[in-house]
Amino acid sequence: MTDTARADRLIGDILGRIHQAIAEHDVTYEEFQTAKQWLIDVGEAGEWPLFLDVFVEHAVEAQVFGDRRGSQGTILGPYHLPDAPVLEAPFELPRRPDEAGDRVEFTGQVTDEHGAPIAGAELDVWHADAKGLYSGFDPSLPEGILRGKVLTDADGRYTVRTILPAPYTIPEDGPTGAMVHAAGWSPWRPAHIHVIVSAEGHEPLVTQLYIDSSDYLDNDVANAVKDELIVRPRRKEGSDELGFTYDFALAQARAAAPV
Ligand code: MBD
Ligand code: FE
Repeated sequence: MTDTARADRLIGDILGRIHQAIAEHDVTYEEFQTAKQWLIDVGEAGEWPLFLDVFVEHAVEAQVFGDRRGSQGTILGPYHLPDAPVLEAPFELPRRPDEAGDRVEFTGQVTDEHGAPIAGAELDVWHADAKGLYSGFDPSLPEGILRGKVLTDADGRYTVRTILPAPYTIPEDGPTGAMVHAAGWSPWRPAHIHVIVSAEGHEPLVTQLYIDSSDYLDNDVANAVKDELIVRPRRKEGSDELGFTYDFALAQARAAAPV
């Protein structure tokens, strides 16, 4: 199908479904004007990435990766920054000296879809702090904290040390929060750690690990929790640190890269 033909069908279908909803719900001029102003407000507040990743991305992820081999992925979300540094041992994500939150170490192995270890695979890790805030987006946090990349060793093994994040809430003072409030929905996401696992010749795996003790696991505003992604941090013997393991299996790249 040509790009024009696809745009005609897809955009036409989306608009047609909006027209249908207007008819089915007997939408008024007052509601139309409210919606128009709200759309303008979302743009002015810079919340389009937030809105789209929370309310739409899960459907795209399911569509594109529903049949993926290897480990489960989930949505990327709006808070990834691609330029985090590669860490050196002991692989601690940068944090404030007095960083709140339980200390945790997670380890595991990266393999291909048949279980063969992948040395030199990259894990790009980022998460919120113990108040649910992300560095680089909330100005009250130092730049670059709670973000970093680690590489797997010769056996495909990795270690990451950090703190456990808190659940995340959509900012309540912006238009996205106003919409959620207007509809009587919960604005929360469960506590989660984002990871992108990549290695040459393999499909990058964009995923999140969800903390089993967190609230909102079965009521994620972004609809992005999968059972296979829930981890169980437990107190390590003789330590005040928590620990968990998670192994990632990467699917083979679907097709040759374009360049
Ligand atoms: C997040 O932290 C997040 O991970 C997603 C997907 C959307 C909004 C905030
Ligand atoms: Fe997140």
